[in-house]
Amino acid sequence: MSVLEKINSEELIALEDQHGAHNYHPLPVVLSKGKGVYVWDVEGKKYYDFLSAYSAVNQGHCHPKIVNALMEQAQTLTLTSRAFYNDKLGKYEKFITDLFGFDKVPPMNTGAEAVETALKICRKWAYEKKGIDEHQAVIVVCENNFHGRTTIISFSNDENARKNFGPYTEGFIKIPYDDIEALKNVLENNKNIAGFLVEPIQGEAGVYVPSDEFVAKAKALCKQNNVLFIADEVQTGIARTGSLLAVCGNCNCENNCERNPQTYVKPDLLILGKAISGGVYPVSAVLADNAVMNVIKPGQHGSTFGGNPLAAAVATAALEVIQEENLIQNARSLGKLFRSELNKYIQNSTIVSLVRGKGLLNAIVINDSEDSSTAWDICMKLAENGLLAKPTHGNIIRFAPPLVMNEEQLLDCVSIIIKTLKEFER
Ligand code: IF1
Repeated sequence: MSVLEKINSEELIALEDQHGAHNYHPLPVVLSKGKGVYVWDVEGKKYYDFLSAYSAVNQGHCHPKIVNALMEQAQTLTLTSRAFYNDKLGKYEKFITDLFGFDKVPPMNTGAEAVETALKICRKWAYEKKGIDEHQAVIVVCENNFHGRTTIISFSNDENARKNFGPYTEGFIKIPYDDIEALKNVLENNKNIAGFLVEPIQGEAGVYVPSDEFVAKAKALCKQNNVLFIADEVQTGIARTGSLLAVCGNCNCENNCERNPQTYVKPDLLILGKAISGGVYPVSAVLADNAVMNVIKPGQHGSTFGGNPLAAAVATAALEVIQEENLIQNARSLGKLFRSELNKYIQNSTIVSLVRGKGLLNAIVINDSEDSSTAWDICMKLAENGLLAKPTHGNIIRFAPPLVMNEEQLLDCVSIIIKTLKEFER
């Protein structure tokens, strides 16, 4: 069979089932086209995308500016390795470090790779600057974290992500999320703590927004104890939560991140991925100032594709779109509208207990047991009704549309969601 031969969704699913590793359980929807907030399946059915490839497509599917940057660079120079310089990387590095307000960036490819990079830099800083004995560095993480699928799963407490993948990497201590006292206790009673790695909002765990002061107090405790504050903004960054970064707090900045000193909590290491490229190409980054980043010397870190000119061109275009199309403000205002409309419905609902989130990263909690299939069944019905979303864990459904959505489209999606939920009311 020629791969160009037109075959239907069922046959395509069968191909993946036979030839692909079974590391996912997707909704039975086979997508073949995307544009803006919409995607289409093989049979031509149109959907609102309410997952945005887990917040990688914040700028909307196949954004013309980003695709054009990809096409132009792809016909010019795609990969040189870092054995040589290339004419796109330095300009991109200046652009992204200026935009986020840091001195330097090691350009990487996936979110997990950026997290691993940040952990390596943190440990090296701990040995060479803080003076911790070699191999003794410990990094604090939070329960129910998600930071990627490499040996990072060593400090996951999701048995499905972790079981039978040992032996596990050592040197991590877990504390409850949003628990300042627990963080204070571990930082003050262990001299080998190098860093605190945290998601400013826990996405995969179910869109848990911590108490308002958590991030600021955590950073202050890290500073007091000479520990690096490491923010994993792979999912929450790039305007998703209604500010350029979730660590910007409840800023009211206009077009770009003015880093309002009243609300912005500057990480010592900032981890970005996903929407840096608008979902067009794998790009990730770790940003830090020289006092931390300069522990990395030539030959001590890197990757084949890290910093390639194609990634540099795509990421520059994707980050420009965030500013040019005011996606920060759009995510902030549409997020408020989304939660307000859903809360009106929830007041009289028997099937939804709450909606939570920030900007356009939201989730609803289904009023059923974690092991029930209700959340899944609701997502299947949402797909039938023209909207794609997927449960995160058990009875929680994440809603994260592209940030280019307009108010009319959002209200249309709200009516689809409520109409669907009503079919499950008891
Ligand atoms: C999958 C989850 C989301 C992330 C944070 C690092 C990474 C991720 C906060 C690693 C990646 C992705 C991975 C993807 C599904 C998705 C996900 F469900 F897995 F947990 F978004 F919540 N830090 N999250 O969210 O980045 O290496 O994937 O580029 O593995 O199925 P990556």
